[in-house]
Amino acid sequence: MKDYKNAGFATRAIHAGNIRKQHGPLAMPIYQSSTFVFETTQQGGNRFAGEEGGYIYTRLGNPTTSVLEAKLAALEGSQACVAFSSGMGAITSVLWTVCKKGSHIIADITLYGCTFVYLSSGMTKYGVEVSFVDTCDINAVKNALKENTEVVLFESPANPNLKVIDIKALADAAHSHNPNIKVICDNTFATPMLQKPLDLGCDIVVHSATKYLNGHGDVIAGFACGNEDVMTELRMVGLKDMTGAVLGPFDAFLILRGLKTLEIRMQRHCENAMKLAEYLKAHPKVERVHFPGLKSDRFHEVAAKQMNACGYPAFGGMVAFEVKGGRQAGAKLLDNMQMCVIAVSLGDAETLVQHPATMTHSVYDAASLAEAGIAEGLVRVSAGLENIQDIIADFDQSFTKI
Ligand code: 3LM
Repeated sequence: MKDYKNAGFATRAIHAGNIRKQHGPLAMPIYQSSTFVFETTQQGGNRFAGEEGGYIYTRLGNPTTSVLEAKLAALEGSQACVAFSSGMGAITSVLWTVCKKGSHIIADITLYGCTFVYLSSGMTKYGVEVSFVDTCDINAVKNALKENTEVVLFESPANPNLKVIDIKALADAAHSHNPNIKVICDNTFATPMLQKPLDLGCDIVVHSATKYLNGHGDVIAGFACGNEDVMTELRMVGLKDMTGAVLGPFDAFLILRGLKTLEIRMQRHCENAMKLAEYLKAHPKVERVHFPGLKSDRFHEVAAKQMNACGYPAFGGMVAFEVKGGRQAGAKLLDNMQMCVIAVSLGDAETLVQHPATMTHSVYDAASLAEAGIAEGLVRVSAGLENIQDIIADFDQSFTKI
């Protein structure tokens, strides 16, 4: 197999990891098989004992999924990758693997709602302690670090308000306290095209591949990327025994197909989001815009410094904003959209709008929303791939109704 280490991002997304063993198909076939036949009892035993390579059972590995995992590792620049049936499957499998009773986790306060609830009421049930901190504040992180801190977990840009964490500063602070701490970045919003958390000092990257990586709104999936030893443990313990959250081969095929256009899709998402953010910023009915691409955004500098894996600063396809008149005005704006659709999720061809306080982040109570910097009236937009003039025209006509 050719090594695409020095190739460009799109080239890696298209070619890295491909295997064309039988008949030379251009697209990786779907190995829709739960189990794999052993030639002899000896061979089966050897595979179980790890003394011989080869597939056993799809929960442990599958040829279609393996190609996808190799490709993701090539994109994130990691030694290895494990695919999961959802982003939550990836996050829960990672934390079940690296934590034990008595472990301490530092997590940013601004997280996707289900990640927040998993940490705040899920893990804590099993004797894992969680401190929620604003990880933008490195001193607050330093004060929260303990002897038993096992994990530092954050999203950047964060869901839903596009808060940007200085990844290198955070990873350095955690590792100088204890080099064994696993610094985990949820890279869903940025994708490896824009941001490479492992190069910035993180140990593990997690993804909801449901979003940009697949990009077509038809798959739920997740990934974790990191060193070989950690990923092997994650596969053989977290995935195999603890969550069983395995990705199906057909979904792996769909993501392989989606990844072929990741670079050009992201270029368009970024371009559309930037223009939409500029439009919103200038709109008299808008109170505040959150988008790290705007020079006026408080995270612009740090975002430009770390969201440039593609060779130039690029700020992603997500925009959040507050309408004057708060929650009710925001709801009216959403209800009057004609082309953009009201839906959670992100990274699809269609422009999606949603209201975090009652949807993706409805598990946060009012106090936690305030602490996380999520305004009650915040509207989140996933800028799609439509022509920008049509996206803006839709917002324009809807603004006239409020
Ligand atoms: C959403 N987010 O609309 P899955 N990490 C991040 C995420 O945004 C998400 C996950 C992990 C949304 C989903 S809300 C019901 C829809 C940063 C998901 C979890 O398990 O693949 O959904 O990923 O913000």
